[in-house]
Amino acid sequence: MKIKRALISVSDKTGVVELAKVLSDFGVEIVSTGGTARALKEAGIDVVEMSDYTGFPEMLDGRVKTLHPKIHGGLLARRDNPEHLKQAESCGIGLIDMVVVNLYPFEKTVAKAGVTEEEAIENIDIGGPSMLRSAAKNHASVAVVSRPQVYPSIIEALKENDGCLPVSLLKSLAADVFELTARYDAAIAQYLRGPQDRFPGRLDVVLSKAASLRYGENPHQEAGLYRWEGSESAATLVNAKQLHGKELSFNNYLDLNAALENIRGFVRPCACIVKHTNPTGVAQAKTLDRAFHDAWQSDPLSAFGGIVGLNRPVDAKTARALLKSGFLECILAPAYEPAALALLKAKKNLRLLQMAAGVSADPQAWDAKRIDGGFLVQDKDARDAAAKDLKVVTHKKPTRAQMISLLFAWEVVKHVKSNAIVLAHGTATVGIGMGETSRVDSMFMAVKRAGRRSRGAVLASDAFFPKSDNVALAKKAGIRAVIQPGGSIADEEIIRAADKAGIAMVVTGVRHFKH
Ligand code: 93A
Repeated sequence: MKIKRALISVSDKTGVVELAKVLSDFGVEIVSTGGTARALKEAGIDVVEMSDYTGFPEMLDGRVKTLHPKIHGGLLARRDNPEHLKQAESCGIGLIDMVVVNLYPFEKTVAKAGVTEEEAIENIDIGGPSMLRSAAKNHASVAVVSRPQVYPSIIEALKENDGCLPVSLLKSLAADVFELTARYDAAIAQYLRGPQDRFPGRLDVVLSKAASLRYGENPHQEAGLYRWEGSESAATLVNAKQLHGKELSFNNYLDLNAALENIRGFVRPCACIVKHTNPTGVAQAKTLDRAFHDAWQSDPLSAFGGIVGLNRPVDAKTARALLKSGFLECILAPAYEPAALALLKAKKNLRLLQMAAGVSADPQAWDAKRIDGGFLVQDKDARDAAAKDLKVVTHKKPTRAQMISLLFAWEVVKHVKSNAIVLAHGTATVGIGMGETSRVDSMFMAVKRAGRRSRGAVLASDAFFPKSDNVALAKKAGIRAVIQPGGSIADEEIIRAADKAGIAMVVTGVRHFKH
């Protein structure tokens, strides 16, 4: 299909000049709205202003720019219907063969802190979706381009076909539109309903392929990486930059994600080593190299071949510590100093990942798990232990240093598969027990891994102790203080046992199961 006239009206001007140049070179007439027309003219491209085209000024602060029969008639007229063409002609309506539109950024606007309702409402795009939908309905004759990501492939197709677009492309471009506008409207509805409706009747999530993976969890499983279209932010893992090393595997992504979740909770320099989505060690310290050293020492046996997450730019000292530790699969950090990068690049296969926007909070506040035939969706477990929730229930109070250590262990335990037990000294783990079907077995594992270091340590448990047997084990291991949610029917017996053992116990009233 030959493109003779294109309408371009975009909020996100990324790549639009390049696309318009190619169209213009093929002799396409370009009609544009205010800001877009300005951007194109500045780049030396010939443009017809929307108001000149419709004979109507853009009005009402831009609320009415393109809502005009000359636009919608030009998009909706059937090219194979002589009556349509006659009517259009008699009303002075010219045909429009291509629409390039992206919408007012409603979702980004309402995600901003302190956004006013007026600002949100003004970011509801009416004219844009209308044009997209008109063009998509008439996709037999109109090409509709609704996001900058596809510009390169459109340019390629135009060049390959001498300014025409293959009809086979038009249907899939139209399908993109209806997915996009459905999601756009759902976001508006959700905003208007207010924050109480976190999980509405429909969840419109559009996923686009970000990469093919060599295989899944195992070599006989095919796999791909998909980017959720709400996650364009540079702060998301799918958008992290790989600076060096072999291609990332399916399991690498899973473990990198776990490492990221772990380090996100800490403000001071922090390191976390992950194996099979569980931390083998986590530590916070004055310097990053110290934090890494302590995290590694938590369980050097398990850490072998691990994935490391760091919440500070990697310096040369940390790079040397990382290299000395032995075999590592991947490192994730907000940045790498040049000397550190040079050192780390000496390891051919070591994958180095950079989170372009640091390791700040996940912009998506929810979490989904796949089950047969559907998904379970929930809020992320982002709850921190607030001082007011904490209650010392034993005669013995934790010392100030123990309290700091308990809160550290409590943050770590959130990211360990249940049943989870974390032992810590200061702000470094010394033993982690995870994923066992009984809490007693998790305790055994944590104590075994800590060895002699369990003596004098503090302990965090992701859920309450069902019985006092764990207190007996804690006593035997030399644990001094415990943090746990509380709320078991055996609480009284457990607290009595802790008192008898001289263990200080803090309850949080909050549970951190992780499956
Ligand atoms: O306010 S609108 O809903 N009314 C319209 O008639 C209209 N036409 C295009 N918004 C409208 N647009 C939107 O303007 C487009 O979807 C695009 O996002 C934006 C481009 O404006 P400008 O070219 O002035 O930057």
